[in-house]
Amino acid sequence: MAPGEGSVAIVRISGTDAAAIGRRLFAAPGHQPWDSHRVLYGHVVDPASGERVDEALLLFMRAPRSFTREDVVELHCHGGLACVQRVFELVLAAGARRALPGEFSQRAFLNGRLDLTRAEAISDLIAARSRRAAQLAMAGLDGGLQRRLQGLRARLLDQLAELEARVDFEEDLPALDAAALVSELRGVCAELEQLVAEARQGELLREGLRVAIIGSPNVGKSSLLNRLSRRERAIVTDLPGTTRDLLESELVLEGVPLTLLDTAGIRDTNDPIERLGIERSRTALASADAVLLLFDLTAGWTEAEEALRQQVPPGAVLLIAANKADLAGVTPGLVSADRSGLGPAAVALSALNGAGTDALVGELLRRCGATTAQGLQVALNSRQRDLAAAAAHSLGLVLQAAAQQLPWDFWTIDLRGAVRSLGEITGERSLKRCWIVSSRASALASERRSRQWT
Ligand SMILES: Nc1nc2c(ncn2[C@@H]2O[C@H](COP(=O)(O)OP(=O)(O)OP(=O)(O)O)[C@@H](O)[C@H]2O)c(=O)[nH]1
Ligand SMILES: [Mg+2]
Repeated sequence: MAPGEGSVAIVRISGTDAAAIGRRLFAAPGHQPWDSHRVLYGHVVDPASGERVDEALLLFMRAPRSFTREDVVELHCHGGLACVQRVFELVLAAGARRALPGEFSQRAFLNGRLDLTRAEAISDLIAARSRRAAQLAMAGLDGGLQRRLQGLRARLLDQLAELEARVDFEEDLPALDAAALVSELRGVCAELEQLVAEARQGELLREGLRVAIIGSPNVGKSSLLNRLSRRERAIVTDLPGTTRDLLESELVLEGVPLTLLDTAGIRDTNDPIERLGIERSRTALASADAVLLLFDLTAGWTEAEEALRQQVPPGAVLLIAANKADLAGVTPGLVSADRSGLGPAAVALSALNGAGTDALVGELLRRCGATTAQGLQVALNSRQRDLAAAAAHSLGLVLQAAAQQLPWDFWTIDLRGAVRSLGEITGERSLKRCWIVSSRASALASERRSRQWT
């Protein structure tokens, strides 16, 4: 199917004029009532000429019972490109404008239907390249992340209220249990640090890994790409220098989306085309998240391989694998320390018959941290991670102020900072937050005062 083509397409209109536009363009036969959340059958009609443009269904959702909390009309049309385009043009001519990317979610957020973490989860769900990434996005959409962050923020607000009450009404209140407060802040800080650490795993499931297969010519790089992709993606011959260009293959291994890059075997050559290919191999090597350095067991680990190892960027995960185990009479699988003759290889395999490739994949994912990612319930995206890290940093400063026994207002400054950062993750409004803090603090103080007086 061509992109943009499908059996059904939905044109969604949101806002105060949505119902009027729907009524203008949609002719429903008989006496079908325009009730909210009821499907009408009929035709999209050009109001200028009366021409029937498509046979369609119309769904009207009256505010606030819609995704955006505005009046929403959905036209469920046939999905051919020309057909949808025509309906779309009629909707625009009737007074609507084209929605910006993510605008429905933005409106849902602004109208209080979604917090920011859920709005972001929608785009993650749409972009998910693996079932596991989709599950993680669904957990975000169900509010798992929001609840966890709001829980942490509420715990900080409680402590902030205690502190602020002391700043304003110290003499009226019982002494603050500073040790209990510090232990509570430590607990929240540890949870935040864990979320920050796990964000990398979430990113891995969402965005996947770029894995470059590099090595000397003829070691079996293209054979390995074909084996892992389960199809004849790359040309394989026994001639060194077969692969000239960079070849990408997208696959999902154990829930992790991978982009495998087959590269030209790196060697000194006078062939100008091969040299261009080798340049691309080096670029791929520099930009990869992980590098599979493959060598041929029948030729052994040579200086050429050692030179390649030196070129792997320090940030990339490196896995060295010995290929053609079948020819060398080596048992495929993870290499244990006592197996000599395998150089620095961590895995021995045969790309030809597939033996050892499961061990290769397992070891690669383990080294990239993907194995622990399997158990993740929620994961922060990079924006959320930065804010959580900022909150943890602010809490660290509060704990320092506590250790130095500084006055309460020194504690509250950074504690407020931590609460603000957490609020930004879910999109809490700052005014509301300040009001909650101050009203809670004074309520706490007056409650305590009245308790002392009675
Ligand atoms: N016996 C055996 N032969 C293999 C294995 N892997 C690859 N070969 C053979 O080795 C030769 C080269 O394989 P390729 O996959 O083209 O090697 P390459 O590293 O991509 O080579 P270039 O593209 O030239 O750099 C082919 O004849 C393959 O069939 C293996 O595990 N065992
Ligand atoms: Mg090749």
